[in-house]
Parts: sequence; C-alpha cells; structure tokens
Amino acid sequence: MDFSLTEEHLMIRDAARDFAQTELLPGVIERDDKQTFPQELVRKMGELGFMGIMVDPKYGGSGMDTISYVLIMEELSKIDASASVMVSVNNSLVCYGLEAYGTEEQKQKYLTKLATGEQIGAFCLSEPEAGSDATSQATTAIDKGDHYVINGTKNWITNGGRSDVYLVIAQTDREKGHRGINAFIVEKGMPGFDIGPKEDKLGIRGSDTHTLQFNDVKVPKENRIGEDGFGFKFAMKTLSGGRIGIAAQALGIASGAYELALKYSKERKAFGTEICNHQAIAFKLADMYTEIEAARMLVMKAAWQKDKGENYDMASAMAKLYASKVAMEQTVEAVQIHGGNGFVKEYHVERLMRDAKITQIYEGTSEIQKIVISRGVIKG
Ligand code: COS
Repeated sequence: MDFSLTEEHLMIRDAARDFAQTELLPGVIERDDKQTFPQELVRKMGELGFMGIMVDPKYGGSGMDTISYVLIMEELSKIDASASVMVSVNNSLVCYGLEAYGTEEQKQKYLTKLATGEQIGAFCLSEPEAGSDATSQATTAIDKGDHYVINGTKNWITNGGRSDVYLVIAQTDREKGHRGINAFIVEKGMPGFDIGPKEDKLGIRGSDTHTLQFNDVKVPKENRIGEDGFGFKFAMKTLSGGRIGIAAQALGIASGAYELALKYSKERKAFGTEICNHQAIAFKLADMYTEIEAARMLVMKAAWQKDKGENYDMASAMAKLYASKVAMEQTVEAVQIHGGNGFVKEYHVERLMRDAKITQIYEGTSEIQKIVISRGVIKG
C-alpha cells in the first residue's frame, strides 16, 4: 500500500491549483452573483487539458488517470465549483461515455472536439418526473427505421445552454422497462430541440443549468450509443464514474472552506489572542481536518479502483455519500469560524456552503447512494 502521490500527480495538482488561484479566483464572486461563466475560461481549461483528462490522446485527450482527475477536480472546486461541475460532466459523463461505449465514427466526430474543450457536452437523464427513479423515463425515442424521433422534457441539465453535444436518454419500448431505454447523441440546433431559460439556483450559480425540450427531434440511427436497449446501463455506468468526479468536487469544496477557516482563525483575534488558540475553534479545526482526510481516502480509493480496472460502483457511491456530507457539514463550520464575516460574500465561505448542497443531490442523491451501497453490502 502506498499513499504517496507521484511526481507527475504533484505537478498536475500544482498546475490545477495555480490555474484556480490565478484564473478562477478573480471574478468568482461576481460570476456567482450574475450567474455567468465566460467562454474564455472554458477555452483555457481546454488548453490545459482539463476537459478531456482521461481521454486517450488519439482522440485529443490528456491520457491521464482517474487520480489526476480527482486532483484537478479538488483544486478547481476549492475556488469555483461552477467551473468544476462543467469539467466533471464533460469528462466523466460525456467524454467517458463516448470513449467507452461509442462507435469509432462517433468518437472521431464528437469525442475529438469534446476532449479538447473545443466543444462542450451535456448529459440528459433527469426529467420532471424521473430523477432518482431513472427507469421511469417519459421522454420517448420512436424507431422510424433509419432514424429515431425524440419527444419529451429534460430538467436541471448542467451545461444545458452552452453545450454543442447532448447525450439524451429516452424510452424506445416502454413494455421492455429499463431494457427499452436508449442513449442518443443530439446536436445543438437539430430542428425541434429547444433550450429553456436558465435556472436561478442556490449554489454553483456560475454553471449553466437549463430545461430542454424535444419536439419531434429527428436523430439518425448512427447516433444511438450501443446496442438497442443499452441506454439505462449506459447511464448507470457513466454515472458510476461521474460520482467519483462529484465526490472530488465535494472534497474540494470542503477543503477550500477548511483552508479559509484555518487562515482566518490564525489572523482574527478575540479575547486577546488569535481565535485558533481557543479550544472551541481548535477542536472544530481538528474535526474538519480529520473528516476531510477521511473523505479524501474514500475518493482516492474509488479513483484507484477505477484505474486498476476493478468494479467501482460501491466505492464511488461511498465516496460521494461521505464527501458530500463532509462538504455540507464542514462548510457550515467554516462559516461559523468566520463569524459575521462568514455571512459576507467577500470571504467566500458562504458561497462554498451554498455550493456544497448540490453535491448531496446531483448524479444520484445521498439516498440513492445508500441504495447502491446497501445492495452491494447485502449481495456481498
Ligand atoms: N452498472 C451497470 N448496470 C447497472 C448498474 C451499474 N452501475 N446499476 C444498475 N444496473 C442495471 C441492473 O443490473 C439492471 O439490469 P438487469 O435487469 O439486466 O440486471 C438494470 O440496470 C436496472 O437496475 P435496477 O433494477 O437496480 O434498477 P432500479 O430501478 O432499482 O434503480 C438505481 C437502481 C436506484 C440505483 C438507479 O435508478 C439510480 O442510480 N438512480 C439514480 C439516477 C441518478 O443518478 N439520477 C441523477 C441524474 S444525473 S444528474
């Protein structure tokens, strides 16, 4: 067993840290306030290889491992979780899905642009009536011979407005249940595909979240991913890796808030000394550090299992469940350590606290992670 990072991992982590400090930190409060994220920053993340971290270089990716992905996600999330969710969705749901299950033609046509950040992708599973209960897809994709016709609504879609490529899950044959579900590549601008207004959110406000409408959208048959009926398993398999990304995001949000709280506690004085010298604050710091380290172990272990080619369904669910809980609890503590200043935007911790909440909801709620873990535990 070896807990140390390689030289290469340390360099990747430092590059991500440097980018987050120099490029993401300036303007992060304004982006949160105005709910924007400039394309220029997406382009820069693409140049650094952050949009296709694990993709094979022959498709334009960086060819790195999942540990590197986690390190990059943590560093970006310490500063700007809106940036990191864009990276996470593009990497683990879209690029991974296409690379693992797409045809060579699909990879050449779509993955090569998505992996460089020239184009951005979205993953469209959730619906008004099907979030956790993902087999109950109301969106239909009717087989018309050489094409499918898609009708329905998708909700809360990250990168919903700014994407070029959308992976859409839809029901082809309701009688077959989850075996009648397919996944399709839909391009922005296909007739009948409309993007609804941007959602006004509690957190990750810089990220672009939309409802999507599909009205008789004609999608060529070659845009289906995998065999007929593979769509639900495609969604489950990609989400399993996605959960490592969100767990790393939660870890970053928690450690970002902790680092701010630690620094503040060494500067702020009360009762004649820095507040870190009061046991009430020192014990909070001890708990925060311990919880974050425990979360880091689970996140790294899930990434390591994926890199080793082992099954990581339970490991990613445990990492996401625990890291998101730590993010929520420890960002609240970071605000508390900051006192009145914690409630003010310029100290950043209130944003991290708002951003933390979504990590317990998207890519499977904490309750869904417990279903996955408990089934795995019982099955043995
Ligand atoms: N990898 C591969 N296949 C999987 C899988 C995985 N990780 N998880 C489930 N499957 C397969 C099952 O093996 C089953 O196939 P077979 O009948 O051929 O064996 C099929 O998928 C259906 O699985 P199951 O019966 O377990 O489905 P359930 O309806 O009970 O749902 C959960 C399972 C709850 C785990 C699933 O619906 C889920 O993850 N929901 C949350 C979805 C989500 O994350 N939503 C957020 C949207 S993205 S922001």
